[in-house]
Amino acid sequence: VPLSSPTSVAPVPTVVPSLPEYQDATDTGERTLWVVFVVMVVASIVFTGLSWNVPVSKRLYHIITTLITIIAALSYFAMASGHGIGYHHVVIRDSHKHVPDTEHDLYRQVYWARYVDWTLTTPLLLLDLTLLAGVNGGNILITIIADIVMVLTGLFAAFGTEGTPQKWGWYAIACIAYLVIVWQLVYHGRAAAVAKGGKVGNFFAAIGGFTLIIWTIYPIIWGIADGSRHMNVDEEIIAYAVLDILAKPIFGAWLLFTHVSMPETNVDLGGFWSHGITGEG
Ligand code: RET
Repeated sequence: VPLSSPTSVAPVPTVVPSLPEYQDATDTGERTLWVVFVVMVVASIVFTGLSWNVPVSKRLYHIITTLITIIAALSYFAMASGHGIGYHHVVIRDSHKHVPDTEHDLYRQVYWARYVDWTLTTPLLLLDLTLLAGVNGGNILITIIADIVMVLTGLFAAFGTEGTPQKWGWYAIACIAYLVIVWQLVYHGRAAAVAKGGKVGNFFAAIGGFTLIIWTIYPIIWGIADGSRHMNVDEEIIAYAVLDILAKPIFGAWLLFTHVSMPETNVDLGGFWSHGITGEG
């Protein structure tokens, strides 16, 4: 039968498209972002001040930790002022009993500036911890690369298509990368910290344990907010705000104050840190 045959009948639509839905932050979310921006700026100033009376040879943790809060401040400035935000698109099918199914587009905000922040700051946090423990360079490299893989695959998961292996596949890969980090800290980190002797073993167990608890909440929040959308965008912003303040300024203050009063935490990088890689001077 030719397509133009007058006997052909137009197909009855089984899916009726309806208006798109947007999931955006409100004033509450935006205000929270500004508050965290200010917290990160203040922490950066305080950490810089703390390094003032510390000789350069003992300033490594101060520099790393201040860079962490400066980068977080930049990322929060971007998000609070409306930058670094994209939309994840999902087609939602709504089934009805007596009328044909309807379909609508859902657009949910994804604050990708977070992932830029995490790509830079989580390796620096791990550098703080692995230097504290005295882990060897090879294991530091593995930990940091696994961390970058975790954050970038997490970003791909955030924009992944639902109902295909894309979204959960990336999420699963990110979780495996996270387990590599946990293994590195719990196994190699702890062993190295205990071998360093003195109080370092106990301090590493405490601050490393705190880190693992806080970090493990991130993929849980992600699953509830970005994965299944059981949390709105404001609630997601608030949850990450609390975690970010614990993981960066609180972690940093704890590390720097302890470092100053616990000489065993000093990092010995040979001449590299004080005189440069050639050992001159
Ligand atoms: C994602 C989603 C994919 C699975 C996993 C994740 C883990 C994220 C973590 C983030 C830590 C961030 C920190 C920020 C500092 O302020 C990317 C959420 C495992 C562990 C410490």
